[in-house]
Amino acid sequence: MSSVNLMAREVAAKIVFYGPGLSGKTTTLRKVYETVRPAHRGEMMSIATEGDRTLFFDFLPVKVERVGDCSVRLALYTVPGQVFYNATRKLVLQGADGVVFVADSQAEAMDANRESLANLEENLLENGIRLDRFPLVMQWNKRDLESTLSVEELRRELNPRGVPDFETAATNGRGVLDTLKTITRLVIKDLRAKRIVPPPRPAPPPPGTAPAGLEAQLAQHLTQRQPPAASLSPTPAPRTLTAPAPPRVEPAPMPAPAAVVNTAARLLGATSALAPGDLFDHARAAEAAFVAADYTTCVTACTDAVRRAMAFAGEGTLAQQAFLLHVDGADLLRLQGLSTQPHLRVDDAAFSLYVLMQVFVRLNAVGLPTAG
Ligand SMILES: Nc1nc2c(ncn2[C@@H]2O[C@H](COP(=O)(O)OP(=O)(O)OP(=O)(O)O)[C@@H](O)[C@H]2O)c(=O)[nH]1
Ligand SMILES: [Mg+2]
Repeated sequence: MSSVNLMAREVAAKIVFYGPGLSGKTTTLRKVYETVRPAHRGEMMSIATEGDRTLFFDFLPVKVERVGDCSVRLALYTVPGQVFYNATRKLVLQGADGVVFVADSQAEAMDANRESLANLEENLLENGIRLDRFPLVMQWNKRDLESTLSVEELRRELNPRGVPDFETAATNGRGVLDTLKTITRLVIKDLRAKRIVPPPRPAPPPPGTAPAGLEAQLAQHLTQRQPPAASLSPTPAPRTLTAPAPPRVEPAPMPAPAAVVNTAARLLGATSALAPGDLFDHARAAEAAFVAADYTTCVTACTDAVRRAMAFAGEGTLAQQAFLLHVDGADLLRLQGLSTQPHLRVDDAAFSLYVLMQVFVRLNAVGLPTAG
């Protein structure tokens, strides 16, 4: 999902925190959120069950000052660690530029760590990516507890490749930012090696040339919260793509809906924060419908907003627009398929918001819509 604005030397990259259930992925992301200055991060979005287990993903947009002569925008995601959410893990992993593997350092968690690492390797391979060549940092978490294995044991079992590793205690923040800085450097290095990011140039860019970009949008939208739009314009009929019925591979959602909704109510806002001005109300409406547990309206609003957002890429079919923007076509097909489903669930609505966010991030990366 990396993208580069060559003029501004701005790089956008996706980093996924992976690991077994309860290893501390969400806690790590929360700590990043608390530590990074508000001007450098957006709102954190979490969709969790009553017991705070991640149901779909956590998402946090962060702007890193500079790596070399590039400024970097990161989309940080966590996956749900519980074994039966593998389809969601695959989804979140798509387009990742780097992974932080959050291992639970406790001896009794070793089997789960091993299993999760093997699962990461397998899921990446399905996308044609080899873990042993992929930017990866190991986070030995829960080092504050008594019953932890030694770092040597953890390395022997989980890090034979010898990638950078860090001892962390996500609950108090120890080591968390060092981990993030290192994976960011590895990702940039990898993108440079793939020639996606150009090599450093000799002279620093003149001050004041950085575009307003995502950071300014986030600041603006987050300080100007508006009520959701009262009504939605009808969704136009699909133009070119006929979507197959989406695969239903996950088990039925486990959480009490109220818990999901309460968590979402506290934490939603990332989608509208990323929205171009014209689509702010659409994004807010989708978020409001999610919070109200009206998943059908949420999916409809997202589908409508996605179509409008894609139109910023110019005339053409949805497929052409998706190609130009590098938006995942499979995600668009699945979203279109959802709009014809009679019964929509919380994870369908969350997926729709995820696709909408993806489109907004891609628009932002290519500088659309242009001011004026
Ligand atoms: N002592 C200690 N507890 C931690 C640490 N990190 C996380 N925890 C606790 O471990 C539990 C699980 O943490 P989460 O961050 O929700 O775990 P997760 O990896 O997101 O779990 P899933 O969403 O189910 O995959 C919570 O009770 C956290 O407070 C740590 O470094 N030290
Ligand atoms: Mg979690």
